[in-house]
Amino acid sequence: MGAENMETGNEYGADQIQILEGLEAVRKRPGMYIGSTSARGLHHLVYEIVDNAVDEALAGYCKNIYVSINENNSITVEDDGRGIPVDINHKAGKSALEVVYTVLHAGGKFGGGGYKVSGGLHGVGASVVNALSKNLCVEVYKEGKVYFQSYKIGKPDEDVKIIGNCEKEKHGTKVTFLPDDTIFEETIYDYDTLKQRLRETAFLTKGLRITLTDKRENPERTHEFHYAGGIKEFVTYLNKSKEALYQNVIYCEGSKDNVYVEVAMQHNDSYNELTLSFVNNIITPEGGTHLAGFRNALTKTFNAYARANKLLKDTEPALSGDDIREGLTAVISVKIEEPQFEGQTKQKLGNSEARGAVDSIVSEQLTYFLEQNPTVAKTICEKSMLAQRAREAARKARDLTRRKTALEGMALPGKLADCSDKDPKNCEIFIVEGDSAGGSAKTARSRATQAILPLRGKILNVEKARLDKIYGNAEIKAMITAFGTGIHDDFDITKLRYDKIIIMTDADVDGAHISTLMLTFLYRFMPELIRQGHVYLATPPLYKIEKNKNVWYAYSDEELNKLLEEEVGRDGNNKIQRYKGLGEMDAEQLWETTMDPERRILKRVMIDEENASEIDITFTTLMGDKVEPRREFIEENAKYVQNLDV
Ligand code: 28F
Repeated sequence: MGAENMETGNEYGADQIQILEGLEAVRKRPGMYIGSTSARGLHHLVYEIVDNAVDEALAGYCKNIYVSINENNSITVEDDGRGIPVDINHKAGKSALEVVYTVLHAGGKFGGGGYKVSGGLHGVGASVVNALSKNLCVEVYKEGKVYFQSYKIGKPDEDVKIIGNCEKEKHGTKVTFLPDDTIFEETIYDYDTLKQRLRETAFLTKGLRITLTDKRENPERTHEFHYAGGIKEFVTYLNKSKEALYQNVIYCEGSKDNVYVEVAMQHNDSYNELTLSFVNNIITPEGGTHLAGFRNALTKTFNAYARANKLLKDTEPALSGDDIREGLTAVISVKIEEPQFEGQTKQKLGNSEARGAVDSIVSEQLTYFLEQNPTVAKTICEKSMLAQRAREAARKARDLTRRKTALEGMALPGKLADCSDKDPKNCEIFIVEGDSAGGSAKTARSRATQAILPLRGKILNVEKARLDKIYGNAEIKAMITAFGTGIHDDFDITKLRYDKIIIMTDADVDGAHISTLMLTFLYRFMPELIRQGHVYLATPPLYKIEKNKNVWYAYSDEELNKLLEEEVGRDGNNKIQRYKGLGEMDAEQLWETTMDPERRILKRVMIDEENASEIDITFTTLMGDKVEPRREFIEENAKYVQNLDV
């Protein structure tokens, strides 16, 4: 291999410089290549490598992928595909393996004919991971030989070499990398984050087996994901804590205009839609043409069926898309050679051929399914018609409030103690559980900028109610009018009356439940408020410590211990009070500990858009009817909710 390099001496020099510049660019602006250098970027390194192995699976050559988190937080990914080619790439004058691992954007360009199908955040691949790793090594198993190369921050230690033999039948690629701790703010891998993403990848690539192992734990923790049914099983999984309306998961599959389309769907008895769309295994949180094609096909096909079968009379209005999608769980997955992403965050599919392909494949196969399964078809149509009636009732109720508002000016809820400042940028609203805590908060607040809305007891669980009932609920109406934005299609963020919406509840189980109900409501009705960072949780203290007229507050058990250890000292003069609720604090204490912008702790609520499936599962599991999944969920997540139970 050395000789080859010599022959192409000149070009090699130029190439080498380009490569080093490429790697330097990645290290200088890592965010451009992997999104961020936070925990999210750290985990993206794994997805980049796994995606290369998934491509090999999609090409039909790899059946297993093994991912392990090693003791030192390095990652090993191994597949049983053909193994990255190791022969000399004549244009570059070096092993193809080295090219893949050192040349920026090497991925698809070399395969010819769109080898690269899946892709990470930016589809940039192995060289980026290499550039951002303290060290990385690759082994390729082919024809009884083990090929090897290692790198430090992207630069090869030596040429690719043979380091030993393996069984003749063995083939594949194994990569181990240690993320560079001078680049990443966080270098500790989270097992559950990888678990969720790898499970999703396995759903999207039917038949592929992905094994995840955590070697930092003793005994090792491990999960295996293998779904023969692919996205059909994905839908079953998403519906696991809901009641399905019928047994079958409806499945459509086909190719048109070079777009490979797969759709799986099933209705449940809830009132929410959960549709996840993917392009080349990457989630598209903002949808795009593939989603539009699906929605169009669904609305058209169900209306045609309902009319043709006299379920919907000629005199009745057509079912809307929203009506048909009430309680629908669906996964749309398309594979396309050159995806074009649009929109501000480049998360929206733009290819117009995807719209047509999904529309025609779903229309044709869904029509056939409905004809073959009249009972299922009738169940869905009836549910849609109920949704239609509830929507109509809700619209009337809403129009009524609108007209009232127009007549009476700002009809703010009676219980609201509004602030005097009229510039929303300066204002915040505290949503407080219970009248008594609401009373203290009203006394404590800074009147100019802080508004208080006390809510009586538990608010309506929106997971279990239809729109008309939700509009009829006084607590919900109070919040909607106070915020000023409207909901769903009417939502207008420019009308938001407060920059911060702060949920303030007791630090106990009931308080946590009320926060969850509140967040469920906000997530389902005004998700944009959360996305744009307007929603917060207040953090009241758990303990008050007094000693010789000095006062300290502790917001957790750890903090209490630390304070006692380091500042207060553990002795008989300490008076430690455990707060059971907001009501136990007088107005001044509430102000000092929880409301004063100078001293309080606020937690901003965020939505991880890449994790849409898990968010939905969390809400439906916590708020839904099924007890068993909820118990399991709480047990699995015990470490996160522990301090709520004391
Ligand atoms: C642990 C991560 O990266 N697996 C991969 C292959 C297989 C081929 C390939 C990869 C050819 C020249 C670009 C083999 N034989 N796992 C992996 N397995 N890349 S990455 O080819 C890459 C192109 O440069 C492969 C025949 N064709 C392709």
